[in-house]
Amino acid sequence: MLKRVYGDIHDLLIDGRRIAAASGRSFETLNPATGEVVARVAEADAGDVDAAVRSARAAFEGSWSRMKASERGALLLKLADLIRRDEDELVRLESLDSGKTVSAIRRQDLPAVLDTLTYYAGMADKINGQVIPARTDALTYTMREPLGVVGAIIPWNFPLMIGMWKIAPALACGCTVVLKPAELTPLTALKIGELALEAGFPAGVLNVVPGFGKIAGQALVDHMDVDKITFTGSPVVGRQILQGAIGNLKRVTLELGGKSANIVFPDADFDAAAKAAGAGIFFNTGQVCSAGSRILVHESVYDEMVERLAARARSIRVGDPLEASTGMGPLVSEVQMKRVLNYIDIGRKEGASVVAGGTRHGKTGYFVEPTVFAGVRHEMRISQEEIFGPVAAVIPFKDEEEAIRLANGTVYGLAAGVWTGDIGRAHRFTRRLKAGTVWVNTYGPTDIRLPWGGARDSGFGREHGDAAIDNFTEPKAVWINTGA
Ligand code: TXE
Repeated sequence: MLKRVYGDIHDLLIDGRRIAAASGRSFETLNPATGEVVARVAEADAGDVDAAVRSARAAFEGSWSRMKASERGALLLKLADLIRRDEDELVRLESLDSGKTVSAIRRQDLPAVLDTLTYYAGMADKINGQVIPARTDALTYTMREPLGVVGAIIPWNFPLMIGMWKIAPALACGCTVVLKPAELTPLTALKIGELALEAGFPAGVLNVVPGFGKIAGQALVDHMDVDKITFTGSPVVGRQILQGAIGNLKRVTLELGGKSANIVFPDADFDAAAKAAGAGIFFNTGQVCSAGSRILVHESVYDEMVERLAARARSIRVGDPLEASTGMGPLVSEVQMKRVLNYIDIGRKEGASVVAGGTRHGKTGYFVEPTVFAGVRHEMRISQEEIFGPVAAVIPFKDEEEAIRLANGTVYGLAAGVWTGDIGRAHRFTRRLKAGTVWVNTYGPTDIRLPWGGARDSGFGREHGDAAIDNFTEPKAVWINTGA
């Protein structure tokens, strides 16, 4: 069991110091594989969040604003070095706290974190304005200025990676950050905050305030001196954030999950499609905003696909996420396990049939068997609602029109995939699928260079790439009178 990494209680990180919550309160974080306590963590409330925001404001107006952009970039690179140095500890902490497998964290999350840091480190000194020749009697140009204090509220499914998707561009742009990690997974966020201090980021540039959504998260959203909230989480909370942001008209970016369709035509490379369809829903125990949770399969290959997916589900090694050979770990919490089991129950009652899995795995920890539902109809709740677990809904279609109608027929719009050997069809689908990302003959990769985000209940705004620079800066127009 992991204890006393930073002392008895893992304190908040405010103004460059590890401090207890003003209330003295703390909460436990559990290992989802065992249900055992991993650590106790200080619980921030509105007063602590206010202290963090004040510190972030002071840093923004002070030392951080005086630093050259290239130095901000150098600090991000230094942070990447320290993350590499402490990779083993970070991987273990992330796995203990979230139940993610160490193999996936090493293969996917950590490289993405380092790539994100390197990418935005390089961008820090390339955030340029434009000279716009509007008049002959004035020199008119724009500058891009940092927005100010950013509140970053992140979920528990990719704590390190999604955290860095927000922190790195915000800092590169010259903003300061108050990071509110999910209450289920606060440990690696605190560790990143520590490493940032060691790297030389001035006090207050990155504050970390673990705590509960309704208290610490809401306090950040309601705070009148926070300029921007960048959020990844559920649509319910996304809506609450929009309401809270009204107070001082904060900018808001929301990434809220999905019910993405992965569409398979008979002219596709079937082996590759079947493999990717399995990975698309079972990766990270299905707790992925862009999970290919609806697998739409042409009726001529439907039975074969169901069989392949079921075989794949049965072959996945479910177990201890700390073991390198484990294929799938637990769900993040008992609540999430019960939510997923409840959806499996709903699917059965709706008349779909379980062809693999369908039950809890073991008696300890929060494991659910990789589950495949066949005979799913579009209107069923298991086809419409985000389950956020290892549950595939396999749905047949007859032709292109029906595939498009089904794929676009939910409240979400984050991602979609299409498998076909017909290049014309591939282009027809990339045009007609309503999703922020469309994958053709692949499913699931993300890259920091490409915009990421969705529409409708998947939220709005884009992260990654240049889009993130727009998220954290604002143009200023300048007129210099040059005389008649
Ligand atoms: O999310 P919450 P939950 C979806 C997924 C999952 C469901 C519920 O379907 O089953 O949401 O998960 C903070 N003001 N996604 O309940 O509550 C909270 O502390 C400010 C998809 O865990 O949205 C945490 O830091 N913040 C998603 C973060 O919001 C608040 C990833 C996310 O928690 C708050 C996670 C409030 N009032 C869940 N209430 C994705 N897009 O990948 C909570 N929070």
